[in-house]
Amino acid sequence: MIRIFASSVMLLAAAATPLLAEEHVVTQKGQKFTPATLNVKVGDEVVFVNDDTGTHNVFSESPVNNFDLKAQRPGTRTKVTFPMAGSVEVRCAIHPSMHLTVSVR
Ligand SMILES: [Cu+2]
Repeated sequence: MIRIFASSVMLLAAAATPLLAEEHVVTQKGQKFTPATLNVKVGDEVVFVNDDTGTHNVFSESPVNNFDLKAQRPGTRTKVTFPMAGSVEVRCAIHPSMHLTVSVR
């Protein structure tokens, strides 16, 4: 009886724990995203680091993950969660040449 109860509790604990979310880092340096393509899992987080001397404005208009980090000063780190599967095109509003594709699976 006690053994059955214990295993039920363990099953509940396992069900309540989300799949391990991973953290990825994308740097902005020399007005480029590094890496320029990234594969992540649903629920993973990407930390956008501004390693440049000027301000960036990372954003995405992708229906899969629509976000705008607004003005991000040099030295700033900002975390974005990717909750849905699909391809997310990420750009910088200040530097149109900056481009990153995040594939979420
Ligand atoms: Cu920029």
